[in-house]
Amino acid sequence: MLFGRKKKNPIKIADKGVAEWKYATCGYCSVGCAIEVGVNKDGEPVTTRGVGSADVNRGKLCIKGLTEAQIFKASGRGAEPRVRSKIFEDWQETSWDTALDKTAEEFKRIQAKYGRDSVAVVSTGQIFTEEFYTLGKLVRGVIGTNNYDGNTTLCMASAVSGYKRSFGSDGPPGCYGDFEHTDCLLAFGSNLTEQHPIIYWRLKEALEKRKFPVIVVDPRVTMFAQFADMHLPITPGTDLVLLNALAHVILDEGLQDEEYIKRSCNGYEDFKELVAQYDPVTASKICGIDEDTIRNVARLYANAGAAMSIWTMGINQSTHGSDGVCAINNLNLITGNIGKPGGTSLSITGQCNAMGTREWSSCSGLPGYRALENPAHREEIGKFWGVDPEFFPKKRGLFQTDIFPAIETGQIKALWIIATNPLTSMPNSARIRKTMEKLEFCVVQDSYEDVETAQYAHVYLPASIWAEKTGCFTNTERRVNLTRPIVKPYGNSKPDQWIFNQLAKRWEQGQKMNFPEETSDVFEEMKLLSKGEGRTLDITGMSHEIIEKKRGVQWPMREGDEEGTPRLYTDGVFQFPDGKAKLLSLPYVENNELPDDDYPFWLNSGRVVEHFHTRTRTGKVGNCNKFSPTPYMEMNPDAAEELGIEHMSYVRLVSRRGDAVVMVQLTQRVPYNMVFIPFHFHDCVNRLSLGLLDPHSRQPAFKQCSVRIEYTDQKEAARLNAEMRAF
Ligand SMILES: Nc1nc2c(c(=O)[nH]1)N[C@H]1C(S)=C(S)[C@@H](COP(=O)(O)OP(=O)(O)OC[C@H]3O[C@@H](n4cnc5c(=O)[nH]c(N)nc54)[C@H](O)[C@@H]3O)O[C@H]1N2
Ligand SMILES: Nc1nc2c(c(=O)[nH]1)N[C@H]1C(S)=C(S)[C@@H](COP(=O)(O)OP(=O)(O)OC[C@H]3O[C@@H](n4cnc5c(=O)[nH]c(N)nc54)[C@H](O)[C@@H]3O)O[C@H]1N2
Ligand code: SF4
Ligand SMILES: [Mo]
Repeated sequence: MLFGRKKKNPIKIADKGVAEWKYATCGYCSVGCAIEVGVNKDGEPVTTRGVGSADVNRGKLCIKGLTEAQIFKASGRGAEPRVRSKIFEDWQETSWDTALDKTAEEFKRIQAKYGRDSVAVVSTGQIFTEEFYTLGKLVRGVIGTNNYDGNTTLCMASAVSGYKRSFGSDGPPGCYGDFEHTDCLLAFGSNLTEQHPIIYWRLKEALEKRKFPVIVVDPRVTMFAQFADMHLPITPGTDLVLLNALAHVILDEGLQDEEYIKRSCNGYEDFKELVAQYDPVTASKICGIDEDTIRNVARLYANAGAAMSIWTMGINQSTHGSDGVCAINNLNLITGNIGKPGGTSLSITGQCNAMGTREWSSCSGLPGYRALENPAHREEIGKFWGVDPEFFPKKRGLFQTDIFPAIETGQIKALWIIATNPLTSMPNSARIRKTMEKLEFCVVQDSYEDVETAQYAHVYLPASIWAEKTGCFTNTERRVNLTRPIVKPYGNSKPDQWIFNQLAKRWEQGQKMNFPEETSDVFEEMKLLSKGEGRTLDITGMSHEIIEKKRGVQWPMREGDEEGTPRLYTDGVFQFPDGKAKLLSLPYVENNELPDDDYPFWLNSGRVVEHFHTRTRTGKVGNCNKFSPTPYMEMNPDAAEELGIEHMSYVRLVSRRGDAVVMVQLTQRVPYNMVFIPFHFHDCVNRLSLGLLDPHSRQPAFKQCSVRIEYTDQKEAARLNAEMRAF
């Protein structure tokens, strides 16, 4: 007898004519899925599939990975370098030599006239680690400006700063495998289901084998929140209060791991005094989570054999982002949940190589987690590169979010933008536009020439994308994985590594230094710098070949090691000189733009699964774009009814910075006094956002601003929206 499915026609997958499968790491997000791109007999990429033997994704991919073969030849790819003497004038196609000569000449001219730091460099989390290392060498050792940072200031800066303040070093201590050992998972401001679908799938797999409570803290009822056992709809920007209150209950009820605290932590006495002020009753009035829930969660977490916390942008993008991260670390330290299977404090990172830039780009210091502030590090790197250590600045320069104001005030005159699109992704875009107009010279290096920021460039450099070149990304769990060239670079575009090397040659100092051509040689050079007693970031046991064979390896992997290392701080010894972590006392200060009579709605922003950031890629992939082709906002139906606003109608949003027109999607996902807008669309949510900065990490509070909703002419709005769609 035949049963159910067998009777039906099996699903037929169209034969795409794959002649060969080629190995890479997905170029979108920090999950780090191992992917194979299928190319046909003419060498054209036609499809992708997940790699079954890769520990990260075990054969799976999300919608972006599944459609990634389409991005190589998507519209808007840059094929030739371009120059022009004034912004907004017509571009002229030119040779690489002319474009690079002009770039070097302008940098030199401006530095000679206004000083070395008048040239700023803003990079990314989306090029290879070897490319980051080379860029750092060029900027720190040759060009010599201290105003060098990346878009990671919009993204992971609070996590970096929090790890450093708590543990003495950056580097997420846990791994995805922790889901298989944990007895309680607490997730703050992370919509894992949509933003890291394959990590979410790993979590689901773990839960199928063994049930444990999942608690999601998010003001929205995200897909992740729907799936959780408990959802804590926190008042925006107040996670620190909740975290202090959780610690209060744990200490009050004696649930802490006293032995671990004594052995591995400093600052306990002050910490006790501070959290004593955050009793659940007082805290609940600020963070909006009732006192019993606070007590329950505290008990669940502290009594679990192993408990772990994960977080993403709901924490990092806040005026207390860095403090929020430290408070999560505090919670894990007092319960002894660091470095043990299932017990960790794991920042879920963002871009495919958000980690690589932290490790090796020299953005915030010198390569391999070295600091400009440390004379021994300056000496060591100076010697290694052949640069006078006196050439290096003695402390880090401006963050990305301080570079733009410094252009506004005239301290910075030239800007080099690499693989990021600040015109769409920075808060308060009207101000960014005005700021960019003040530049004497701007160069944009991007794989797509239609990237909005190029409107303000004098030189455009077309970069090869992801699997047109070779190199490594590091994922959320410190796993280094390799990408091989699957197709030839598009048009006359060049790998970022090549561009950096060619530019270096245009300085005398650059000619004296070693800039290897092959990224595998760059990797070997980085290995030499990763060697050393007590270094966590040790990759001496890796090579491109080993990484590919193992489908990714987690650092540290020391010379002679057979495998990478899944967890850090397993011995309870941290990276401060006395080996102890810091319990930090973190008072909450209210400083957000709160809703009021004039601007009565919280403006929250974030992402959706089908789009990646400013849509230079997913906006052109039919199967991604069709799900959300136009700017829209989630709004609560009760609030809409009161204002007489209908589903799918257009409204004009107004903040103290500007306005934006969006289509209304009515949904109970957002509370009555909040709207949520995916930030993927140009001239949309960031025209409205304020972006107050975290004092430690300088990361903007993208998710906590206020707006009012106004009616708008429906026909005019529809026309505007159609324009948005027309890529
Ligand atoms: N599909 C897709 N995946 C991506 C990306 C993408 O663009 N598209 N981008 C990648 C990158 S670079 C990043 S950084 C990650 C981001 O990944 P996530 O941080 O998970 O994504 P977001 O949607 O920005 O924000 C997550 C949640 O924070 C919540 N939130 C807002 N305010 C608060 C608050 O005060 N407290 C708390 N607890 N939560 C709050 C929001 O309601 C939102 O649901 O995603 C990565 N993955
Ligand atoms: N309102 C609001 N704003 C936000 C956020 C939010 O949640 N809300 N999130 C913030 C966060 S977390 C992030 S990470 C930022 C992201 O903001 P951006 O970094 O500005 O966004 P992307 O679209 O990822 O820009 C990356 C660019 O790099 C190009 N590119 C890709 N690969 C390569 C390559 O190999 N070489 C070169 N040269 N170019 C390449 C792409 O074409 C693209 O133009 O946005 C931030 N802005
Ligand atoms: S989860 Fe991230 S790394 Fe994996 S396929 Fe999707 S976008 Fe790529
Ligand atoms: Mo990000």
